[in-house]
Order: sequence, then C-alpha cells, then structure tokens
Amino acid sequence: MLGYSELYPCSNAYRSKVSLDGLWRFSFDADGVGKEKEWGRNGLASSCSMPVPSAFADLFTKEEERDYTGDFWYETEFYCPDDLQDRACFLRFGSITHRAAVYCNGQLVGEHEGGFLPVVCDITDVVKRGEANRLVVWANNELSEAALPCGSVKILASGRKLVKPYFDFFNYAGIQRSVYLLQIPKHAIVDYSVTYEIEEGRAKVNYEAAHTGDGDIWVSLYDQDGNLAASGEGAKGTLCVEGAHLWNVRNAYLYTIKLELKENGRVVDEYKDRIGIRTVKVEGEKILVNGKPVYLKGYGKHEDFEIMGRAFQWAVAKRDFECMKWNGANCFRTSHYPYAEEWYRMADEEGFLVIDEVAAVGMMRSFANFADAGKGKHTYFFETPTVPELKKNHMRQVEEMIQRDKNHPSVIAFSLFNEPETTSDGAAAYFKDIFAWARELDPQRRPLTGAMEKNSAPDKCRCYPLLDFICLNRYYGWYIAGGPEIEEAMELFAQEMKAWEEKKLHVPFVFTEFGADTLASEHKLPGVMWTQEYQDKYMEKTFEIMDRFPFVQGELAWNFADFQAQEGIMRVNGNKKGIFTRNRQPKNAAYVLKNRWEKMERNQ
Ligand code: CKX
Repeated sequence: MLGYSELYPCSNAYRSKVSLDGLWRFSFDADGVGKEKEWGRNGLASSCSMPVPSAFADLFTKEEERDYTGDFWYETEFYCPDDLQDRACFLRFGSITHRAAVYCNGQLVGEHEGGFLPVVCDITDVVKRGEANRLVVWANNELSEAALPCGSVKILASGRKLVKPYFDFFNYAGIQRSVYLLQIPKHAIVDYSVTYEIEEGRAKVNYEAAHTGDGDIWVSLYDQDGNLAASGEGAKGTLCVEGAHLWNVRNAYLYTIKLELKENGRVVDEYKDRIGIRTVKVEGEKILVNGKPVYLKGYGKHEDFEIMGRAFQWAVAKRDFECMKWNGANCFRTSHYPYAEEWYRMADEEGFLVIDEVAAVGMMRSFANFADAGKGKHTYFFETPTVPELKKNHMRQVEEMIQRDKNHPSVIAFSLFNEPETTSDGAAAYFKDIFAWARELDPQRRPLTGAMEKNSAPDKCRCYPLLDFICLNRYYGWYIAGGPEIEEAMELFAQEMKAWEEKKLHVPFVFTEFGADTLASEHKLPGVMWTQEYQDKYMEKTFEIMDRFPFVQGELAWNFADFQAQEGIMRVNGNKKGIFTRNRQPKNAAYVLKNRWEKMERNQ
C-alpha cells in the first residue's frame, strides 16, 4: 500500500471535506527564482488571479502564456475550524500537472511526480486551527524522457522554453482537479478492496480493509433500497449476498458498502462507497462480464474542453455520457492518462465499461510520433540512459492508478501503455517488468492490456504476449493510403488481420483507435479526406474488415470529440477525428456508429 490514503474524499459524522476550489493567486516563474527566493515559505512575489481547478493555457491571450513551459506557482489561504482538534488534517489535490511541491504555512508538506493522480499531503502538524493558513504550490509542466508522458523541452532563440510533446494532445497544465481540506480521525480507515465470486444467484463479496490504530473493522452492505444485504466483522472477510443483483453492462446495480472502525465498541471512523458486484474475465477470444461475452463499443476520449483544458466539469461529463448512450456505446478508454475520479463514479452508475490507462504515452522518439506511428515507421526509445528513471515513474504511476481505481465496477481492464516502441529487446524487457508489477497490484486480477500502433505488427511486436487482450490502434485509409487509395488501404488492413489470425493466439482483439480527421464544416460528394462524407466512408469500410474476424471483440473509435493538440501542419487547431465536435454536437459519423451499435447482435 502507498504511504497515504487514496480513498475518494467524503464528509460524514467522522470526516469533513471542505472544498478549496475558487480563485487563487498565480505566477509564472520563467527564471526559476521562486525556489531560490523561497516562495514556498515567503509567498509569491507578484501574482495574478487563477481559477482552481483549471488549466492555465486557454485563459490567457498571449502566446507566451498559453504555451508557457517551466515552473509556475499558486497561492491561497484557507481556514481550518478549531472544532475538530482531534482530527488528522490533509490537503488533497485530484491532480497537479505534471509535478508539484506543496507548502503549508511555509513548510514543505508533500511532493509528487505525475500530473493525473491525486496528491495527498498530511498537514496535521503544521496546520493552524482557528486561524488562516497559507498554502503555496510549486508546479512544473516540462516534459522529458524520464517522466510520463514523454517529450522534451526546446529552448527558443529568445531563451523561452517550449515543450515538445511526443504525443498528440495539448500539454494542458495546472491544478486541474478539485482541492479539498480533509479532516479525518487520527485512527482511520485508509483503504479497502473488494473481489467477487458469483454462483447461481449468490455472491461472495471478499473484502479487505486497512486502518490505522488498533480498532476493529465492521462491514455492512446495503442494497439500492437501503436494506442490509450482508454484514461482517474483521479487517478481512467475506460477505455472502443471497439473491445478489449484479452490476451489468449499461444496466448498473450499485450496493453501498459501509466500513466502520470501532475502538472499545465505539465507532471512531466510517467510510461509505458504492460498489457493483460483477466479474470480469478473458476466456479464449471473449471478454466476459458476469460470465457473458461483451463486445466493446465506444470511444477513446480525452479530458478536453474549451477554456478549462483538462479540468473536470460535471456538466461536460454528463453531456459526454448522454451522447455516448444516445449512439449505443458501452465503453471508453481513458486515453492517455487516468481521468478525474468523477468519471469512474459516473461510469459505475451508468454501467459503462472503462479501460483505465496510465499516462505512458510518447514512448517513441519522434516529434510527431502519430504520423510515424500511423505509417509503421520504426522508431527507437528503450536504449537511452533515462529509461531506469522512466521505469520507476511508470511503475509508481501504475501503482497509484490501480490503488485509486481498483474498486470501480466500471473498470474492466488497465492499459499500461499507448503506442510505445514494442519491437526491441529493450522494449520487451521494460514491459515484462511493468506487466509483472501490475499483476501483483490488482486484487481483482483484471485483464491487462496496452494500445499498440502499426509498427507493433504481428511479425515484429515483442510485447503482445504480455497482453490479456490485444488492443490495436490502426489508421488504414487515413495515415496509410487515404482518399482515393482507400480500397488498397483496406486490402492492407485485411492482410494484417490475416497475419494476426494465423498466429492463432486465441485472445480477444479490441480496436482502441481508428479514425479520420474531419472538419465539421466540410462536405463534399463524393467525399474527400477531411470531409464528413469521408469520415462516414472510412468508418463503414473499416467495420467491413473488422467484422470478418470473430476474434475482434471491440471497437473504440478515435476520438469521442475533437480535441486540442499541439499546433502543426498535421492539425487544424486541434485533432479533428472526433465523432462529435469539441462542443459535443454530432458529426454525421455519429449516426453511422449509432446505426451500427444499436443493431449489433452482441449489443448489451
Ligand atoms: N494515436 C497512428 C494516438 C493518439 C493520436 C492519434 C492520431 C494517434 C495515431 C497514431 O493520441 O491522437 O494521430 O489521431
């Protein structure tokens, strides 16, 4: 277990959570003087206001601010009431992109590497109760080959730093998720996990809880109507649920698990969560949820929206789920990083399946790797001296992701990479260790996978044997032989699929990406690349090939919506492969998918 609790914040009779979201103070620190001048202790020298949560990039009007690369600082004050003196006190940031140091009342209380997972700082000994407290955050959004996601930094002639992502999404940064002040009993529940066994209408819910102090754990499980379904005692045990309601694909049923910590018969802490009883397994060429095959239909997504960048917004998330339900989807991949926890909570409620991806993207040395990757060009990566440090970061983020997301019924698999180089000895050794590590961590032993680009071909890829189901990102008819050559592209696509078939792997394949950039404004009959008509045709032709191969058990189109990317000759103010526009209106292709997904025999 990690050194701190990743439990989602809650308030109840024993715990208090207070939001610190709002308008904070903010300063860029291009010369890196903040650390030297101890802004963490002394406060920011000068500042402007900055909303939290938000990325900073799209709030500004100057290029240097939008594209700012380097150190930046936040500051705010918070008040900690003195009526909970006996509680431990924590600050919890949903994420800070990409690395951070947190200072409370001048003292360093936490440091974190990785921009998409929680940062939790124990401030019990430094917080002042009944008074104002100063909170300062140092953050940095530089990219390197030693940290996830991968990239580099170029120093322009002006001396300004410019980030060079090896990936295809804008490097939004800042405090992009909510911040809470948490007050928790000194002896508290810090973690729990559940696993399930289902037999004929009966379910065994095996639980394990961790706590501080010497108390005893009591567990109760309530059904959706609030009736007690089962209860147990002890930090580890099994709850037997007669007539269990299963959590099913697009038909969710959630139980409430209540954990209580008792000392001398008195409750000292309580934590409640919503869980879904279901099993997930790969058997032969099928992905089974509750023993029944499911065909994955949906999208690779991004946390991306106008103005706020990657900040979580309930309203956008709600609209996304409504759009996905409208066209018959049942699944999405959190490409290319773990999303805000609220996404998974909503997926739990909606019965959506989630492939949860760690931010291991850009592991291929190329400025515009999507172009090289799409064509299958060989690139190298795993031979450099930064790899051991990268691997440590990768492993720690896999651990934090699994720890955070392990109890969501919606999470059916963990994806441990997107489109790395997979053909060298270095790649094979690197990923062998990453997969072995992840297999130790998940109490539910969910399938592990990774999304592979064209260069990870059947005759060259060294990493596919590690995957429980094989995820392919393929762009035949876009990066390969697009436009008038689409028939040839399809022939090449079919050839590659035959080569996979001949390997007789007997595992499911899921397409985790396929798509064509499409400007919502462009129409042409007959279609040409970038028009809506071409996107429709591309989708239909791609499906014709996928449907020939029964081991294909899922299709997640790239992308759910248009999204912001680094500017360049390949992108028109962002990546336009969205099936929906950036403001979540359907392109024609949304109806092509709707038509197909609603009719599918394997519809669930
Ligand atoms: N896959 C051939 C990773 C995504 C990109 C997508 C694209 C690439 C394609 C690689 O992050 O956006 O180029 O549209």
